[in-house]
Amino acid sequence: MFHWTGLATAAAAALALAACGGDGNSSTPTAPSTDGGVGATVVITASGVSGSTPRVGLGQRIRFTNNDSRPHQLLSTPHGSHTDCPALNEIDLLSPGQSRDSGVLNVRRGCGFHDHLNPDDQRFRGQVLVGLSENDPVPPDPDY
Ligand SMILES: [Cu+2]
Repeated sequence: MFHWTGLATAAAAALALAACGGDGNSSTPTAPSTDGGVGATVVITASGVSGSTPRVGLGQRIRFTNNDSRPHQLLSTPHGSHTDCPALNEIDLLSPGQSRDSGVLNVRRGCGFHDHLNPDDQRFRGQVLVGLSENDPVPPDPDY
């Protein structure tokens, strides 16, 4: 005779074991996988971005708000491939009045951004300082 309750218990035990796998309680300094929320907001107006070196913690997101009367498209550097920090590409096209958050920024580095609709306009570019404190050296300018 089949014992469903026994089977369920075995399955639960297997799941619990799987959940405990990996590196256990080691203190590897990897980025947190949890969502740390929005660490900073950059406002875009006709005259440019409100801050070109916003700072967020590891595991946080950055929010861009378009207060200009025309659209702006916020993407990662470099212009063309947009591959430096793919999480920034989640902001993408912002209509006037629109706000959007990046994906979770999990790498300690400078994450360059630019307005893909105005790629050569220096007022609409900068880099997000991810997981870097005031005491850390400012990373070199990204390849815009
Ligand atoms: Cu671009």
